[in-house]
Amino acid sequence: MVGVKNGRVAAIKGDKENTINRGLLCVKGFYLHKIVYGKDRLLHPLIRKNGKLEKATWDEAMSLVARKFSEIKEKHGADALAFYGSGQGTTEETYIANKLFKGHIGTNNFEGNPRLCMASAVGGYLTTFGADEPVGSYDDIDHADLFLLIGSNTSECHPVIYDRLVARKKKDPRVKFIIIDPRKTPTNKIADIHLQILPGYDLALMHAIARILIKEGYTDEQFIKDSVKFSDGKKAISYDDYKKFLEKFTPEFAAKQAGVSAKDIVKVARMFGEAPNAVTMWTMGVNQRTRGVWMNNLIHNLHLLTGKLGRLGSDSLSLTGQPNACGGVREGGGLCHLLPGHRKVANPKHREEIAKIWNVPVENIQPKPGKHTMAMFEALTTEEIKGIYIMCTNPAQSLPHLNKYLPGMKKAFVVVADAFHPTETTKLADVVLPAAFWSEKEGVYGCTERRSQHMPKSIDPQGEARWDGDILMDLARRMGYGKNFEHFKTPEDVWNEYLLTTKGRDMDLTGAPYSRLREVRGLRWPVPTEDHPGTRHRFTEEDPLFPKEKAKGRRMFFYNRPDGKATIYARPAKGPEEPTDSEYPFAFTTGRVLEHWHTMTMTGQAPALVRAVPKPYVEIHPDDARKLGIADKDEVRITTRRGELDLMARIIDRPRPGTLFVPWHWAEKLANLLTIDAIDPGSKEPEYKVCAAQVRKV
Ligand SMILES: Nc1nc2c(c(=O)[nH]1)N[C@H]1C(S)=C(S)[C@@H](COP(=O)(O)OP(=O)(O)OC[C@H]3O[C@@H](n4cnc5c(=O)[nH]c(N)nc54)[C@H](O)[C@@H]3O)O[C@H]1N2
Ligand SMILES: Nc1nc2c(c(=O)[nH]1)N[C@H]1C(S)=C(S)[C@@H](COP(=O)(O)OP(=O)(O)OC[C@H]3O[C@@H](n4cnc5c(=O)[nH]c(N)nc54)[C@H](O)[C@@H]3O)O[C@H]1N2
Ligand SMILES: [Mo]
Repeated sequence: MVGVKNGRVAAIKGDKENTINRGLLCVKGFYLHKIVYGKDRLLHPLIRKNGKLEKATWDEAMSLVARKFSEIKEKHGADALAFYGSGQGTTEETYIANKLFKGHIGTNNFEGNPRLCMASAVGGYLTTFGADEPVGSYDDIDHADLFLLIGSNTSECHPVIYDRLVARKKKDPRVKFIIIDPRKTPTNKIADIHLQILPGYDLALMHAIARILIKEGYTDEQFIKDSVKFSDGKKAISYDDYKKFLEKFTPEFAAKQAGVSAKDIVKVARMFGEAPNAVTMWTMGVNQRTRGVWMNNLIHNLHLLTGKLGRLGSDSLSLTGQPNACGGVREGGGLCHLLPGHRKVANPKHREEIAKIWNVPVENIQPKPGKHTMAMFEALTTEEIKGIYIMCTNPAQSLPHLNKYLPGMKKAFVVVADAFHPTETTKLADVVLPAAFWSEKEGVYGCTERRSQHMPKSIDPQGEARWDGDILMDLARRMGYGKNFEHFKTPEDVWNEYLLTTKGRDMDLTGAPYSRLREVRGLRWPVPTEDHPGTRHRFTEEDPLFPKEKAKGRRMFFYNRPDGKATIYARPAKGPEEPTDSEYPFAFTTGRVLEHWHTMTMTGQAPALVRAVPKPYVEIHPDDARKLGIADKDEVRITTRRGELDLMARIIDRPRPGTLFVPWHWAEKLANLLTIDAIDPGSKEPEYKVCAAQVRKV
């Protein structure tokens, strides 16, 4: 809740009636009122002249962008243009951009940073359940007997959810927590057992747990019979084939791979099996891997085998990183192969449905997916893509293997809409557009649990800043596509058109117009009518789309598939793309701290947050430090096959010996000079979480 005084945000407090956070805020949220007025807030457009970014009027900036984009399209075709967006923009903003680029300019080179984040989770949900996004919801947290947190530093990255986990344990001390992570993090405070694995080697571990669940009789055979089928990734296999596949994944085998004890693996499997209800939550330790999709599949396997799914207290719940990765990008179709409403560009019927709503000839929408994020930035280096519009994201810091991709951003005509300047990306831009920030605009966000929430506008934008949607429509007008955007007078108008794309889809939001969203604290789809309360568990009887007749008494029916069955996968246990070796003996991993947000363009504006964690560093285990003669606060050099970086050493018993951890927030020390750009073949998500490195005292 935003306190406004004299047209300025004066204070922030949590909303006690909000069913998710129950009035609790995270420390970054508490400082938003400082961030709005931060020292780097961008108040007017900038244009590059003679190599330098100079102040310009909106008219100068927008006519330049429109002229350049039109020229590029005319000379080189629509696919020489691209859009790169964000899971932090509103659904309305992504919808307008999608309509402009895919429907009018005519390119599917349309991506967003969820590719770096949630793509593997999407791949996992699609391949296992035939439909993106979780079955259950946060409500399950309050009823679970066991939590498996894998590759998630929940306490620092989802502190409000973490508080709810702690509350669950306080209420019922029998509730247990299993943590699987190569680091000891503050999340461990509630751990009953921590498997401190080698980064990148947890696939065998998941199979070993599944094997024990079957061998020791923890499976729900009726559920498996009704609602589950098996696959080796290429073809259907039988339950027996799957059991045979699992044979080699003994606790001892998995223990050797993952670098933990076999006894602990057995213990974890039994804890999972014995718990009446279990919730698994994971984030980037699972997704940001070349086997991210497979890891997601293997998590779902455990819930499908035991039937711990689709009932209060059980779910395999992928935690989402950004506030609107689920809403704007996954549901809104903000990736190169998607269209709004969980549709695909490759599907002729889907193209036709969307072309009709967009009022464009269906030929405008290309049937071929555009370039995924890493391919798109590579195409800037080869000059295949010559112009790009970047909105609400800072790729010049957040992409992996930056030495390879930065030159492309220098060559192309780059337009960046951001609320702050300088950022690593605005520094490379030809035109920088000042965007209205949080509290200065209205819109809808869709979070982890399929919930769409309306955010009202509280104050006017600072300086000459404008709403992103407004800027995009200005561009549409200047490029000659104004007609189909004219009826968008407010974000609500945009939302109303977007709702048409959700009607009759599995993510039906027809029952969630602004009039209703303004009154409630969000609604979980499917919510097909205005008198529907929203859905806690999909694919079950409480889901309005549940096909009772077809289901014939089955508890769950995965209705995006004709047979209603979810898939258990026998995926090979592959390790990381770049394993450690004698030359690069350390496993290098990157992540976050509580007080900072990604590239720090925002949290860097709040002095209290900067004071809390002022400087970049690398975490090194005391045993490793002793061997290498490194003391706390020494300057060390980390080298990977892609670059090197000097950082202050923090000697601490957090990373597993043999691993290095770097929070990647600081622009003056770009951790992404070191990371690898190998991608998951299915999700195209980069393996930020594991590569090989050397470290030595400088
Ligand atoms: N404070 C803060 N909170 C945030 C953000 C932020 O920038 N700052 N960003 C938001 C966003 S967009 C996201 S995506 C989330 C990210 O949330 P998290 O994924 O929880 O955060 P990370 O620190 O990136 O990584 C989590 C853990 O993955 C572990 N890990 C590394 N390799 C492996 C592996 O091979 N296997 C397993 N099991 N674990 C491994 C790391 O040790 C690390 O502790 O946070 C969101 N919340
Ligand atoms: N090494 C390493 N790299 C990573 C990761 C990792 O774990 N390790 N994680 C990856 C993940 S999960 C993610 S999600 C990405 C995040 O990477 P980015 O999206 O690049 O990081 P942010 O700092 O969140 O960038 C958001 C930008 O939007 C601006 N902004 C804020 N509000 C608005 C607005 O309303 N309008 C506009 N136009 N701009 C606005 C902010 O000032 C900021 O510059 O990073 C990825 N990169
Ligand atoms: Mo993310």
